[in-house]
Amino acid sequence: MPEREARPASSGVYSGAKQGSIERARVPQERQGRAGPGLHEPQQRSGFVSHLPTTEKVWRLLKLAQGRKRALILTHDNPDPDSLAAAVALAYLLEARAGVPARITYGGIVGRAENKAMLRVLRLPVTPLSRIGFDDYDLFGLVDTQPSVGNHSLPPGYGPDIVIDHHPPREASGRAPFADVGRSYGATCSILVDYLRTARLELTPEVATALFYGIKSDTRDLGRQTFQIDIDSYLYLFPKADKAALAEIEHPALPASYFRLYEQAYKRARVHQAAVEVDLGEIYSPDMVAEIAERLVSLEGMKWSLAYGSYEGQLFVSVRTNDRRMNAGRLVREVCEDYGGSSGGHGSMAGARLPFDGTRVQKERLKRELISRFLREIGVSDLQGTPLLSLDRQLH
Ligand SMILES: [Mn+2]
Repeated sequence: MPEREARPASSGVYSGAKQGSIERARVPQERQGRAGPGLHEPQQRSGFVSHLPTTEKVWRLLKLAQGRKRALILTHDNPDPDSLAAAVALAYLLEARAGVPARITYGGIVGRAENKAMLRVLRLPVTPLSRIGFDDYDLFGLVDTQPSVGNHSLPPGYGPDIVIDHHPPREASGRAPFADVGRSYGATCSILVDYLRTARLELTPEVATALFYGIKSDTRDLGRQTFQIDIDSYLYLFPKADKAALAEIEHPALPASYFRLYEQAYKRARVHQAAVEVDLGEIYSPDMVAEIAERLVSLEGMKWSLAYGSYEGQLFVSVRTNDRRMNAGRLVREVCEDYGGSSGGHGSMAGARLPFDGTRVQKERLKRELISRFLREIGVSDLQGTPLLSLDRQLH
């Protein structure tokens, strides 16, 4: 079960400078997404480095890596472009500056057409987990996720050495010798761009394009939870990115199953006041729930969207909100942890997966419960809802 928020430990090396107090460590939700770079939350475990200057971070990272034989870097399961590109960049840095050969792997599948195209077009050196023997490695990294989040495939017993993530910090991450975690970045890729620039490492067009797409997609074209460092990184990468490759990634050939899923989504979506919700049934790829949730929140008058579908015995849930006062990450955590799920996310976007087995009746009950919990939490009273396709032209 995921932990809630990072809480400073009662002892340890305190290096959060003057900002520090237990109260300040929990940044109020309203401030998320507005704080500029440099505002870091105080951390007390010795592994946390987010308060340090980048030169110091890079030095510590390379020092930690030097002398190790082989590094394994894991994205979160069913990785998105931010996670994949951040892993590629970390591998690149470790190989070039610490002389440690690095391999990248992920659990789950890469199913979304854009993400598959990214791997193929840029020939990113990424290996599925089934072909990895963990004992062959002596340095482990996690990117775009954290050890206690539960959405990655690093087996218990293998503590990560390196954790780099832009999601809200979890206390357990500080047990890693190097944990750069915090909220002042719109994408994990921006953290890595900062490292690569500091290390004065020239980027190949492939690495630059991957990072560029990672930032672009995670911040929705710099329009969502974006900080100055994301804009700076984006501008730095833009001239280096391969534009033809980028076009191929952003506009890939799509399988027929994609259109079937959209048809299903539009037919099944129901509108409950300012929330739209859809049961996608069986999905061909877990990362499609996020794409559908993202699409549906664009419906006029909507503040919330929720999409869910099952894949190999798990229920994947994705939530979006365009109301800046709301926090999708917290909502999903509160709802889903009661069902033994793991969740991640932040202000405007969040996702979770829950165990999803038992009889058909039990599964239907779980889905119904989940929806009514969700609607109640966001203050919607219309539990019945109206099918999207039979809505009047004028909403409300
Ligand atoms: Mn990310």
